Amino acid sequence: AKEPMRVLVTGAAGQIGYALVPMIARGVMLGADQPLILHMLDIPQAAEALNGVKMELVDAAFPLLKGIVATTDVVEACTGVNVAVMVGGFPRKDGMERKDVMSKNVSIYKSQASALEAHAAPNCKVLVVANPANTNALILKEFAPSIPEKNITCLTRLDHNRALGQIAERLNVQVTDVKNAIIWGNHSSTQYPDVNHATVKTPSGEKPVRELVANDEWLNTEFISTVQQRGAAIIKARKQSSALSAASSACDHIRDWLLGTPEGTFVSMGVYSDGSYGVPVGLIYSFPVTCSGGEWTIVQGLPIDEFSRKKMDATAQELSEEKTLAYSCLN
Ligand code: NAX
Repeated sequence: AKEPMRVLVTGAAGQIGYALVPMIARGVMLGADQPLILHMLDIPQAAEALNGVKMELVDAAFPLLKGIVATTDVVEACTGVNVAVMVGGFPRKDGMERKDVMSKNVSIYKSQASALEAHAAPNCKVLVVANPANTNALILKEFAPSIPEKNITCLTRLDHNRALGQIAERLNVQVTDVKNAIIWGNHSSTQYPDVNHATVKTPSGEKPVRELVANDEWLNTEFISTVQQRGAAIIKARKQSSALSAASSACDHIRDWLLGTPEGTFVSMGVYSDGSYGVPVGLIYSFPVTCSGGEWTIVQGLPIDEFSRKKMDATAQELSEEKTLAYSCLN
C-alpha cells in the first residue's frame, strides 16, 4: 500500500474549502489508490466552523482519509505537507481600495510562504487559488526562495474548463471531446481565452474549433467575454462566488500536474514565466502546459496572431501593475 500523502488546504472553513476537502478525501485529486492526511488551516474566527468540517469528514468515513489536522496554527498546518492548496485569503469588501486588499493578501502570502519554506516536505507542490491568485503566488515564490519556482503555481484551470464548457455547449458535443483551449495571463477579466489551437474529436478525426464553430465573430467577442465574466455571472446567479467548479478544477490542476496530461493534450496553469511567448520573466502567468513525471512544461512553438498578441500583452501588463502594487505594499 502507498504511504499517505499530506495535503494542506488553507481557508478550509470557507465555501471552496467545503467543496474541496471531500473531493480530495475521495481521491479525486491524488488518485483512487492514494491514501492521504488532510491538513486544514483557517483563522481563529473560523476555528469552530473548521472543527465542524472536520467532524463531517470523520462522519463521511472516507476510506482513503488516514488522518485530519485541523488547526489555526500555520506551522502545524504546513508541517510535512507534500501538496499545498492555498484557498485562504482576504476578500475584497465593499468600499475597500484595491491597494488595501492587496496589502492584506501580501502579508498573508508572505508569512505562509515562510511557514511552507521552513516546514513543508521537500519538493512540496503549491497551488494558489485565492485572489489575486497570480500575484499571491508570486509573493509566495519570492518569500519561499528555497522552494523551486517550478513548484509554485496558481489556478487558471477553472477558466480553462469554462472555455471547454462553452465550446462544448455551442457545438452540442461532450466536453471530453474538446481540448487544448488556452487561458493566457491573469486569473482576472483581462485573461485571454484562446481557441486558436483547440480541437474537437469527431467521428472523422480531430477538427479545429474554429472550423467547426465557423463563426469567428462569436469566438472573438462573446465567447471571450463569457469566459472572462463567468465568475461574475455565477455570483449574480448564486449570490455567492464559484465554489464547486473552483474545487473541481483545483483537483484537475493537481492531478494532471502529479499524474501527467494525456498525450496530445495541454491544460492551462499559472506558472513562473521564463520569457516564453515574449511574456516578461518574473510574472506568474497562465500558459498552456503539458505535465509528465510531476513536472509541467510550457507548450512551445504555437503560432500567435496579431489579435492574440495584443490580448496576451494586455493581461501581462495588468500583471506587471499588480506586481508593482504588491511590492509597494511590502514597504
Ligand atoms: P470564503 O471567504 O468562503 O473562504 C475563505 C476562507 O479563507 C475563510 O474561511 C477565511 O476565514 C479563510 N482565511 C482568511 N485568511 C486566512 C489566512 N490568513 N489563513 C488561512 N485561512 C484564511 O471564500 P471562497 O469562496 O472559498 O474563495 C476563496 C478564494 O478563492 C477567494 O480569494 C476567491 O477570490 C478565490 N477564487 C479563485 C478562483 C480561481 O479560479 N483562482 C475561483 C474561485 C474563487 O473566486
